[in-house]
Amino acid sequence: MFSRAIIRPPGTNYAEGLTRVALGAPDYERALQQHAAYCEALQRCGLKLIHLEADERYPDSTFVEDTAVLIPAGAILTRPGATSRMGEVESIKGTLSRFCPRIDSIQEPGTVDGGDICEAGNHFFIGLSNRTNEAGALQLAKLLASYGYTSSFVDIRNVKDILHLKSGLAYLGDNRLVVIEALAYRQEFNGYELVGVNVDEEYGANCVRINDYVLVAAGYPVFEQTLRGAGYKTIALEMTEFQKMDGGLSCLSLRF
Ligand code: CIR
Repeated sequence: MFSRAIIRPPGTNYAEGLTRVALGAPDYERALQQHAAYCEALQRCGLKLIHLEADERYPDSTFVEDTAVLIPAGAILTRPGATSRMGEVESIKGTLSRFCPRIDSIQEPGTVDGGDICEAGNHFFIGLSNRTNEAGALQLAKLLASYGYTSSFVDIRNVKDILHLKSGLAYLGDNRLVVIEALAYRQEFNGYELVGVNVDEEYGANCVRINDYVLVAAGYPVFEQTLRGAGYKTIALEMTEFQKMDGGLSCLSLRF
């Protein structure tokens, strides 16, 4: 169960952030509206929100998930793989220190983006990507082990079209993983029940289970129907302005 989420709205220079996708520039007003709807959905899931101010020093800072890995007993501050995002960690640290009894940090030369870390109960999948390097993954695995969690690495450096592991993987609870086709046959996921996502609905894979609901991006009807058929209550959210900047549902909040 989660009880809180940290969120930060995009700033006016949001469109200056990083993106690899050619979907056009995001509309700032619409991004704010979509962010507000996302926050309402988190509240509907029962979460209390911790609102951070927009931070224009970092155009990508609305994607708060990339700055930390949270577990019930503490937090691990990441060291984002994109140089322009490294400074985002400092302000999250102040907020997390109010809630977390123990705080560790990934150290140079390690880099980790929170979007590469998929918690699945007592196990963590750690994506090796263009943002999360081996040194960072090893440090994180060690820190997680010190809390009693196991972890395994999933190399996505050759998987086209996904920025982070969680762009193509989500944990629903109940030993169930949502996976895109390109990851479906990885041996790392043996022993889990897999929920597949059609190739033309891949963006939908970055869904988030929060208490009694699964938040999903709007516009992926086959996938949403699959979740409903499996007994999940879904809340569909417009994400177009975040998709333009390579971001998904999970990256807009840090849940704990
Ligand atoms: C970036 O490239 O870092 C941002 N524009 C998007 C980050 C999305 N984060 C995530 O999926 N966890």
